[in-house]
This record gives sequence, structure tokens and C-alpha cells, in this order.
Amino acid sequence: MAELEALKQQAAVRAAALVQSGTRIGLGTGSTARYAILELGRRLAAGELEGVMAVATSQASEDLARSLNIPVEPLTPEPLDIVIDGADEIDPQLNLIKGLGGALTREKLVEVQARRFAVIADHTKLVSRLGEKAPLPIEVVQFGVDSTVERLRALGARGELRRDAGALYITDNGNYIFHAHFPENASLASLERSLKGVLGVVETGLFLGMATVAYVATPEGVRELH
Ligand code: ABF
Repeated sequence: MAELEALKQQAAVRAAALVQSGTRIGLGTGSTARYAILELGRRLAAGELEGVMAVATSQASEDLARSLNIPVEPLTPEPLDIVIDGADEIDPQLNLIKGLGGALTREKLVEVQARRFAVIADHTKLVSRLGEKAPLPIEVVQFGVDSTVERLRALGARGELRRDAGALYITDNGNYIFHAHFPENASLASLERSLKGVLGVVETGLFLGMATVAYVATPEGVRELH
């Protein structure tokens, strides 16, 4: 466990080193992204960085950034120079499952505007096929959720609404999350299209063709994957 934390931190520090003064940064969510925010805060405090501006993908990341004196602004249409965020699964083409941290919609809104999207992870996140280990998180609106879940099941999804300590999990956007498993042979692009067409679905945790680079920490060092 402690070793995994050290690996997450190594990947995060490597990506945070890419950030230059005067740039617009997207801050991810989750335990690996947290290390990147801490490192950016350290670099700012040490005078290694200045004049940066950040957009956060969750309230938790925004609160952490502000506590480290990283200036945070709302998302605007202006591109972000670099976004650094974790992932739940990374396939060989750098397609991702994201959203087990609950912030998938804001993450996608921010990451789609990135000139460079750097994924940071430890090696346990590498898979040969998305869905191998993790469920696919799908954010759904609360109203009529049972009907939305029925529509997802009709598409072949198995799974349940996310609950934390027994209570339905509510996102920063006030929605629920359905954790889905799909048949192994599902094509990712057509699955994404179908899911986005389901009434009641806000966003999916499939991030296809969005990552520029992945820094994946292994016991032998940090690998840079393209
Ligand atoms: C975010 O944090 C998410 O998209 C993903 O769900 C999660 C990964 O968390 P961790 O780094 O804690 O494994 O990036």
C-alpha cells in the first residue's frame, strides 16, 4: 500500500514538472491527482513557478488548490495548456476509464479543452482491455433514475447505482452514478455513442483518444507512454 502511494506520487511529480510559469492548468481529482496538486503547490511556494492559473475538476481539488495558494478560476472556453489527472484503467491506445472518483463529467469538460492531457497512474491501472477490472461509471440524473437504469440495461449494461456507506452517491453536479459492466466484445466508440444517446445519461467515464501522454509509475521507474 505504502509502495503504491509512492508510485502514484512519482508519476504525479513527473507530470507536474511539465508545468511552466504563466500557464493555464487543469487539476484532476483522486489520490494520484492530489499528489500533482501538492507538487504544484510546493513549486509555487518555492518560487519555481509563478503566474499560473488553474481550473479544478472537483470541489475537493479546488479546495486543496486554494489551500496551497494555487489560483483557481471557473472553466471558460479558453484552452488549458496542460491538464494532469488520474485514471481507473488505461488501455494500450491510452483510452481510459475514469470516474471511480466521482468527478467524470467535470473531468471530461476540462480535459476536452486541454492542449496536453497528461494521465498519471501507478502500473496497476494498465489493462489490455477497458473494463477488465473496473466498472464503467456513468453519471445519470436523479429524476427518473429507475427508467434510465432500465434503458442502460436494455443496452447490455449490468451493474448498480454507486452507494457509499449504503447511501446513493451524489456527484458535485447533483447526479447519481451507475457502475456498469458491458460484454467484452463491445466496441468502445459505439458503446460511447450509444450511452450518450440514452435519455437520463449525463456523461460516461469513457475517455477515448483524449490523453496525450501517460506517466505510469512502476517499481522500475516511471514509464512515459504515448
Ligand atoms: C480521477 O481519479 C478519476 O477519473 C479516477 O476515477 C480517479 C483515479 O483515482 P486514484 O488516482 O485515486 O486511483 O482521476
